[in-house]
Parts: sequence; structure tokens; C-alpha cells
Amino acid sequence: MPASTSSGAFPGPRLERLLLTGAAGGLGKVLRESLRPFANVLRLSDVAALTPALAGHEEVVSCDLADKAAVDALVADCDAIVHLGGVSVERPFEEVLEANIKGIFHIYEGARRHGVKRVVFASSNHVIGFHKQSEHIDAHALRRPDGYYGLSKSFGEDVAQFYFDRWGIETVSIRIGSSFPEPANRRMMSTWLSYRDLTTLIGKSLFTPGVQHTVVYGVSANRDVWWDNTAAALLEFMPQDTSEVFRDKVEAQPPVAPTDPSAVYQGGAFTAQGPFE
Ligand code: NAI
Ligand code: 15L
Repeated sequence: MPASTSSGAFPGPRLERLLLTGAAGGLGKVLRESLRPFANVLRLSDVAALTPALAGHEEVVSCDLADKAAVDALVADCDAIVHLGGVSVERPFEEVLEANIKGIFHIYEGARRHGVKRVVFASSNHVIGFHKQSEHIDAHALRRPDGYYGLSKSFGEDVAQFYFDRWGIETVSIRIGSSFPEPANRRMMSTWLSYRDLTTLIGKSLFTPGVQHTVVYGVSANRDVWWDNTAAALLEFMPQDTSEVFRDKVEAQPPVAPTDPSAVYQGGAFTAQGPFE
């Protein structure tokens, strides 16, 4: 059931109010459904339009992450934050600056001011994108961002560490591989994360005690994974899905040259994007 959005019968604790930023996006639409067992009320936010809230279970709050006062109001009364909002691909620095760099600062300032003690940050494999696909790395490997977008996620991880060290706000930074209904190409055979495994990992990230700032790779149980999650063992994340079920379909695609960035670097084509002038 690789494309499932269900988290199953979640037996764990429930939050009163969970903020989900980026709720109108690809993952946000999925998690709007699958995170429902984790909280009595999901506060859904995006700068893009959202479909109306389900009475009793959801609240919709429109917000631009670049607007500090608006983010401060957005975070008020929430028990935890799943932060997905922002630019999600390589774009000119000025765009990334507003949504991702200012955005994550505003989220943590809101958390500090309103006493929110747990954040789940959608980081990305593009923090380590310039590592070669021949390498096997863990969460302590040198960060090698592959663009402005990857740099912003690297900054986000530093902000998370700082707000733990200074203010005790705990974060799990999930370096998501490629979370889509199915892997779209050969690289994603290694990086794919099913929606079901993503939901499970977010649940672990919200409710595991004592995470401080933990970095974890968000990847399913694929055959050829480049990432070692030993450093995040306390989360006890055991992915259930694998890209193997899509192998025949993906390998029917035309071959890629061995020198193509998508076949060389963990970050794939992102390593060759820009400049944008
Ligand atoms: P997406 O681009 O579909 O969703 C991002 C959402 O953020 C959009 O709905 C957009 O309107 C919103 N947003 C952008 N700028 C904003 C701003 N200034 N204020 C408020 N909202 C703003 O991306 P997707 O795929 O859903 O990813 C969600 C998160 O997970 C992103 O942070 C992305 O970087 C991260 N991620 C996703 C991966 C994937 O494979 N889907 C892989 C690695 C990381
Ligand atoms: C990401 O960080 C992006 O948000 C997503 O759209 C994919 O490109 C993914 O990485 C990937 O590397 O496949």
C-alpha cells in the first residue's frame, strides 16, 4: 500500500492543536488527512488558497511566512508545529530568502514567544546534495548544499539547533528524500519516501520524548539507500514501504548517462540549476 495516506489506528497521545504550514502543497494535502489522528484540531496554513476547514477538526489561517507579525499570530495557542511551508525547489535567492530563511526564523520566534516546545521541520536531501551517490552517509556527514534552496534548509537546521540550545525547543529535522505517490525516475528509486512512511515518521517526531535536535533522513526501505539513520535511532523509525515495487516501471524509462548529475550526485539535477540572472 505504498501510496496510502493512512496512518492506521494511531494509539498514541493526541495534541490539542497542531499547526501544519504549507498545507496547500503536495505533501500538505496528504498530511491534512493523515495527521488528523495526532491532534484534536489541525490549524492549516498557507499563502495559497486552502479548501474550507472541516468543522470541529480544522482551522484555516492564511499567512505569508515572510510576515513576522502574521506568523506570530499563527503560532499562538498551538502545541506543536509541522513546518512544510516555503519554496520547495531551486529558485532565485531572493525568493528563498523570504519564504524559507525569514520564514523559519519567524516560526521559531513564534514558538519561543508562545511556548511551543516541539517542531517538525521539513528539511531536505538537498542539504547534502553534493555528496556522490557512491557515498553512504549519516546525519553527521558534512553538509554540502546543492543550491540556494539546500542552503536555506541547512540554515533551518542551524536555527533548530540554536533554538534548542538557547530555548529548549525540540525539533526533528527530516531530510526528506523524494516524497511523491511513486518514484518518478532512477534516482528516486533510492530517495523515495512513501506517504505512509512520512506520516509514521512525523508521528515519531512529534511524540518521541527527548529528541533535542535530531536530524533524520526521510526515506523508505528502498533497496539502494545512501543514508544511515543510526544517529536518529531513538525515533525507532521503521519504514514499511519500498520503491522496489516500482522498479520495472522506472527502469523502462530511457537510460541516463553515467555523467549526468542525476546519476552522480545525491541531490541529482538540483546540483546543476541556476544561476538565475
Ligand atoms: P509544495 O511546493 O507543494 O508545498 C509548499 C507549500 O508552501 C505551497 O503550498 C506554498 O504555497 C507554500 N508556501 C510557499 N511560500 C510560502 C510563504 N511565503 N508563506 C506561506 N506558504 C508558502 O512542496 P511539497 O512537496 O509539499 O513539500 C513540502 C515541504 O517538504 C517543503 O518545505 C519542501 O521543501 C519539503 N520537502 C519535500 C520533498 C518532497 O519530495 N515532496 C523533499 C524534500 C523536502
Ligand atoms: C526536494 O527537496 C523537493 O522539495 C522535491 O520537490 C523533490 O525535488 C525532492 O527534493 C527530490 O530531491 O527528489
